Amino acid sequence: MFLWYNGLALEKRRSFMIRLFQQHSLRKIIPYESLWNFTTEDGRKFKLAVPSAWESHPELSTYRGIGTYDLTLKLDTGANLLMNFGGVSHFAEVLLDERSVARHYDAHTAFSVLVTSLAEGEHVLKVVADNRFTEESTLHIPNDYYSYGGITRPVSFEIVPDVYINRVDFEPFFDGDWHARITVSIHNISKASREVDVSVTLAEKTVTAHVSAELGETVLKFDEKYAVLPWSPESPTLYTASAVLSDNGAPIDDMIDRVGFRTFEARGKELLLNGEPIRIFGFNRHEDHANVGSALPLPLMLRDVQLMKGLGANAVRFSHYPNDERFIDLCDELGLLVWEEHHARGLKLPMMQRDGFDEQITASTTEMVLQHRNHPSIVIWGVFNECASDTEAGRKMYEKQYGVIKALDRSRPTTSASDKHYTDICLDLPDIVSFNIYSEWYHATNTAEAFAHELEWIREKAPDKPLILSEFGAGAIYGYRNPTRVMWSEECQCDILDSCLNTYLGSDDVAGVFIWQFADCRVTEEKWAISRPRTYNNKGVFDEFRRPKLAAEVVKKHFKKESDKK
Ligand code: ADA
Repeated sequence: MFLWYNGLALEKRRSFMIRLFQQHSLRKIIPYESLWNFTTEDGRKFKLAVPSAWESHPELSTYRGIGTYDLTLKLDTGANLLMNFGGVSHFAEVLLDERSVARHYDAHTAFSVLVTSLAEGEHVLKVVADNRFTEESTLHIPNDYYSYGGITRPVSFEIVPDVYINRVDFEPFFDGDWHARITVSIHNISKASREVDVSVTLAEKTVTAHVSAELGETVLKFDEKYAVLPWSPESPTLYTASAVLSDNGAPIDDMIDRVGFRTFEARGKELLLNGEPIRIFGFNRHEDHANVGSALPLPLMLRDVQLMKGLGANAVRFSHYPNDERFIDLCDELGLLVWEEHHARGLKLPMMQRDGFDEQITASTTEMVLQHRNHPSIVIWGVFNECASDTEAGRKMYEKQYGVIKALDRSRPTTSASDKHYTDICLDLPDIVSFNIYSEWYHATNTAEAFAHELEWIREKAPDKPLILSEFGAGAIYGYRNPTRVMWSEECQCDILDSCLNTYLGSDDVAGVFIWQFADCRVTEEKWAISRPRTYNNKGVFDEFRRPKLAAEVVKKHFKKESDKK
């Protein structure tokens, strides 16, 4: 059976992958056009690459509005069409033949829509994306990063049978041997229950279960021991987990994931990886690059990981939203520990009390954990960067989101990066306490003295939890050198980072550090341009093109020294 686009046979099209590996060897994956039709609110028409941020187009580099993509599908037989969207920024509506089939809010988590019994013939797919700041948008606000527009992450189109594998969840644990709890969810959209078999192959071991799949969802659980090697940043050993669904002995669907066996815990003031104390050190990173905005293609994602590891980092914090799953696949494969957080930055209490906020932030948390919890590189879940953790009303929201995470995944510690110095009332809630401290940049304070003083207060509130310095740093304009070492010079950034890294990595009370930030990132002109030269946050150790500033060598010196302590 062929699916045709615009009259051309599919094999002439590339299939963009949502992951770094094929997720199916049985299920039909439908390649799609590299360039889609795109129309702005005022009727201007373009051809845009999918995935991409529409700001990549020279005439749309500051476009904030609504845009409509369209593509024509032609089916030569009826089919169930499953459409998966890695990320649409940041309100999305999907229409098929002018019928609305899905809506999703937030650019930073994926969503899927199943259209069953699609008839043979031509079908018009439309995706409407809206990156405006509106009353309904409570997470995307004018901010110290840019909210791009468009289908910014890959899309995949699949044909699924009436009974198919909806998801496979994997949770490793160690009791002297490595085990994994594997959950396979199958969906039956036919009109009768079906007798099916599900097998899971992992690390050369296959387990099988027979089940009578009723209408809707059926969940199968496996709990098995495996002869495997552990995953770590130094030795990121991955295994392919392959689930196959068979009907009367004939395989009809499958799902493939890549997993790793590791444990990560907060115990006392220490972080433990596979039972061994570990200090994590690295960078905060925005999904942002000079020419492609938030829609980095794989080679640019790969370069970022290589640059971070090249400076000796063993960790990265996804500031301040869930990332493209291909980047997490890179962290799994090349070995970087990840702090991933839901989408929230710098929200004051009134902003957190807006209509729709609780629903949108809970969706961001839920989708982040459900979509990314199989990744071994993710070791910490974060919530609410610099939000209202100094208020009782805010505390209730922190408590709820930590609860949402723990209900979905008890295997990873939680934290929240706070800037509520001496006033935070939520330090009892997370497993790890984290603070953003900008000594010598925003505050003309001596870093060592300021930290010693604040550490006393933190330890009164959280005497027995790991402490992470989740942000510290200084601005520097790439290429601005000044022997006076004045602010915004690269020399000044070197001095402040050297001082902060000496203090924080020199303290036995610090379990981890994340420099703010890996690379300069574009910010929203509205409300932020006046304090951000070039409408960029210039605290990157690299600029937006990944050109290293002088501070890169300072960071490398400290991180390599940290790595050699092992
Ligand atoms: C805060 C915030 C970051 C960034 C930083 C800065 O700590 O969490 O997103 O805005 O300040 O550069 O001032």
